[in-house]
Amino acid sequence: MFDDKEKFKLAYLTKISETEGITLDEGSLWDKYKTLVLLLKENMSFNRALTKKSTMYTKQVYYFSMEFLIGRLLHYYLVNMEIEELVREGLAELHINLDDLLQQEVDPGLGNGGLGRLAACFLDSMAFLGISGHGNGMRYKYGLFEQKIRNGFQTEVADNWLKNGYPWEIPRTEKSIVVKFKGTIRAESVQDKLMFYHEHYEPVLAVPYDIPIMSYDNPSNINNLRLWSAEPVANELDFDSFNRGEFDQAVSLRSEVEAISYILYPDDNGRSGKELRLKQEYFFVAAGLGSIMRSFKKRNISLGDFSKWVAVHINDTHPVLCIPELMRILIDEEGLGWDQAWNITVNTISFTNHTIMPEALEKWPVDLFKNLLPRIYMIVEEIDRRFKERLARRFLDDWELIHNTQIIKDGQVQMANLAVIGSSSVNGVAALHTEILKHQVFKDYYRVFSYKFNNKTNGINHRRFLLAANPALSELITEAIGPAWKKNAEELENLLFYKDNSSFIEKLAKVKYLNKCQLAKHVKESQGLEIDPLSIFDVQVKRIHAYKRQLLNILKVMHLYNQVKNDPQSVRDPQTFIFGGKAAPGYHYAKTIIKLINTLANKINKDPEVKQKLKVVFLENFNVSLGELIYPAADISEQISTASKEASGTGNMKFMVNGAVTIGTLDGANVEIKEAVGEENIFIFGLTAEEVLRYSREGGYKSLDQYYSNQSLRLCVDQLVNGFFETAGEEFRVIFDSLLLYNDDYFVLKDFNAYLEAYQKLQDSYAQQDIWHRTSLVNIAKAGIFSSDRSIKEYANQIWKTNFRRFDSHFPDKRFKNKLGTK
Ligand code: 26Q
Repeated sequence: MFDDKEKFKLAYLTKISETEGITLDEGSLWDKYKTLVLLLKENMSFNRALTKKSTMYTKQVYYFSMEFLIGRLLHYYLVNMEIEELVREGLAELHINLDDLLQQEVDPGLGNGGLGRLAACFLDSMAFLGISGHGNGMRYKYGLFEQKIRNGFQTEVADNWLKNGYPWEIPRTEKSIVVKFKGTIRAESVQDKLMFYHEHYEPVLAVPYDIPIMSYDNPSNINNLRLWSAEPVANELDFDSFNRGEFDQAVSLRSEVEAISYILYPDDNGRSGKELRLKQEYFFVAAGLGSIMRSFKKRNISLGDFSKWVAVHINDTHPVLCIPELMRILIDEEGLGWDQAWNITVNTISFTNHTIMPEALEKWPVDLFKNLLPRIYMIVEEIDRRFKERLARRFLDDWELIHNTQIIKDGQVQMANLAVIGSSSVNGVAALHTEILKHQVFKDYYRVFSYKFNNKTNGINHRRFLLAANPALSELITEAIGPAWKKNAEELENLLFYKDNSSFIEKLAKVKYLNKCQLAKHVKESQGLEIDPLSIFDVQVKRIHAYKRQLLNILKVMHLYNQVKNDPQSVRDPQTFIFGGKAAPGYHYAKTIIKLINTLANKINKDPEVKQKLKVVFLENFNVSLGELIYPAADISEQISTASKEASGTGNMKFMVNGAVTIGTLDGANVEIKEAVGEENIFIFGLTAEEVLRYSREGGYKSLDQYYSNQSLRLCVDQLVNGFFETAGEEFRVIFDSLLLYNDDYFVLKDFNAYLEAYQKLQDSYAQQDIWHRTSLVNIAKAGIFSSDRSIKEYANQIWKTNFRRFDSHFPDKRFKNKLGTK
C-alpha cells in the first residue's frame, strides 16, 4: 500500500489537513489516530470496490451473527499489510509514537464471548482464503458493559463505544431497508393465487454501517462486515403528533424504535425471553436478507438458482428467522410457490449450534411471536404443519418422535427445531459436541435427517492471537522455520525439529518470561498489584459460569493456601493464579464467584506467610484486547468445565498456540487438543462426558459423600461459610448450598481430587524446566489444526460449496523445509 516511508508521510500529512482541517501540531492524539485509520480505510474502500466487481459471479457467503467481537483493527491491519515498521518509523519522524495512536482505538464489545469472537475469526479466515464471505450483524449503540471491580464486586458501566465516532465504519444510509413489525395480514385471492398483504405495521428503518475486513497477504481482497442500526423511518420526530401537542408520544416513538439497536443482551448461554430480543433478531435478519436480495438482483441470475450463488450461515439460533423471512421474500415479494421457495431456502441456509445447555435453547411464547411478526408466524406454522405431515407418513405412529420434533409446542416456538428443519446442514463445534447433538439434544432429528449432521471443530485466527499478539514468539518461530506458518498454520509442526535443541528451548523460555513481565507491568499499572514473572502463571480467563467451574479452581487455590499455612515447604514454586471474565449482570451466582475470587485474593495477597508463594489476581474487564496480552504470558491454561457442557471452547486454542500447557477435562475441543499433542503433553483429569451424562440420566451422585470422605476438601468447602473469610458473613452461602444442599450440579466435588492430582503432576513437570518448555513447544507445534483457516476451508468445501481463490495456504514453503532438511 505504501512503498516507502516518504510516500507514507506525505499521504499522512495531506490526509490530516484534508479531513481535520488542521496541521499536525494542532491535532490531538485522537485526530492523529483517526487520520491513520482514514488513510488505510480509503485504500481499503477502493479495493473493496474492485473485489466486489471481480467477485460478481462468485458464490457469496453471508455469516449472520448477533455478535461480532472483532477486537481492535488498526494494529492488526498494519501487521496484515506488513507495514507496521514503515508506519512506525514514518510517524516517529513526525514526532508521533505509533503505540500512543494504537491506544486510542476502542475495542468494540459487540459480543459476549466465544460465539462472537468465533464469528470474527471466521471473517478473517474468509478474507485470507479469498472467499467472498461477509458478516451481517447488529450495530449496538452500547456493547457489552465494561466491568469494574468495586470492593470485590462486579459493577457494570455502560460501554459507550461510539461516543467519539468509530472511524472504521462507513454509513450507507442510501442502502437502508424498511423492516415491518406488528400489524395485520390480509389474504386475498389474485388471479387464483393467494396473496398476503401486511397492513398497519410499524415500520423501522435499518441503516447499514460497513466495516472493511482484510486479512494477511491478501490486502486487495476486502470483504465486508455490515452492521445494522435502527432508526425511525422518517428519521425525524413524528411531526404530526408533535404539532398536535403530543410531544411525549412523538419522542417515545423515536426511542422505542432506537431501542432495537440500543444494547447487546449481556447473557451468554443464558435466556432472556424478552420481546426486545426477538425484535432485534428479526430486525437484523430482515435487513440483511433484504440487502442480499437487492444485490442479488443486480447480478441478473435467475431466482431459481439463488442457492447456487448465495449461502447464508446462521450462528446459533439467534438469526434463525432467516428461514421464514427468506420464505416470505420468495413467496410474497417474488411470487414463487411454496415448494420452490422451500427448496431454495433449505439449500441456502446452514446452521451451527454452540451449546447444549438447555437454558440457552431459544423458545418464544406463541402470542408474543404472533403479535410481533404476524406474517412470519403464519409461515412458521405452515412449515411446522407440512413437516409433521411428511413425518407422519414416514414414521407412522411414532408419536413421541412426531411430538419431539414439532416447532410449535407447549405454546412456544422452538427456534432450534426450526433451524434443523429449515437448513441443509447442522453442525456442532467440536467432535464430542457433535456426537452429543446427534445422540442427545437432536436425537430425534438425527433419525429423520442424519445426512444434515456434521462436525466442524472450531478454530482461532492464529494471525491475531500469535502473529500480532505475540511478536517475540512469532519472530522466534519465523527464525526457526521460516514465515510459511503465517499462511499455513500447520507448518508450525516443523518446530518439532527443535524439540531437543536446548538453545532454542532456552530462547522459548526467555520469550515467555518477557511476555510475563509485560503482563505483570499491566497488573501493576492497572491495579497496583505486584506479581512475580518468575512465578508460574496459572490462568483461567473466560465468561463466569457455573459449568465452567471457576469454583473448582478457587477450591484448589484454597487447598494450596491451607497446605502452605501448615507446611510452607509443601509448595515448591511460587504461583500466581490469574482469573478474568465477566458475569451476566443478572446472574447472581456468577457474580458471587467473582466476589469470592477477590475475597480470596485479598486474604492471600496480604498474608505475609504465603505471599511469597501464592498470589491471586482478578483481571478487570476481560475482553479481546486484554486477551491479547494474557494468552502470550500464560504458563498454564485452565480448561476445566464439567465434561459435556463446553461445546468447544476457543480460549483453549489461543493459549495453546502461545505455548501454554492445558490442564483440563475431556470436554469440547480439549479432546482434540489431547489427540494432537499426545497425553504426555496435556494434563487431563475428571469425569468423562459419558459418565456425567449417565449420572444426569440415572442419578447416583451424592455430593455429600465426597464432602464427608475427603477431609481437606471438607475444610475448603466449610471455609466458604465458617468465618475463614473474615469480611464475608453469609455472602458465600449460595455457593456452599449449591455444592451440598443442591447436590453439586456440575460435579465440582466429584472432580476435586482428580484435579489436584493432575495439578501436582503439572507442577512436577514445571519444576523440570527443560521438560516443561519442550511440552510448551509441542503445544505450539501442534496448534496448526486449530487455526480458523482450517475450519473455514471445511465450511467452504463441505457446507457452503464455494471456492476459495487462494491456494498457497495448502502448500508448505519448500525453501524452509529444505533448509531444515526435515522433509
Ligand atoms: C440467547 C437468547 C437471549 C439472550 C442471549 C442469548 C445468548 C447469547 C449468547 C445465548 C448464547 C450466547 C453465546 C454462546 C456462546 O458463546 N457459546 C460458545 O460458543 C463458542 C464458539 O463455538 C464455543 O467455543 C463455546 O464452547 C460456547 O460456550
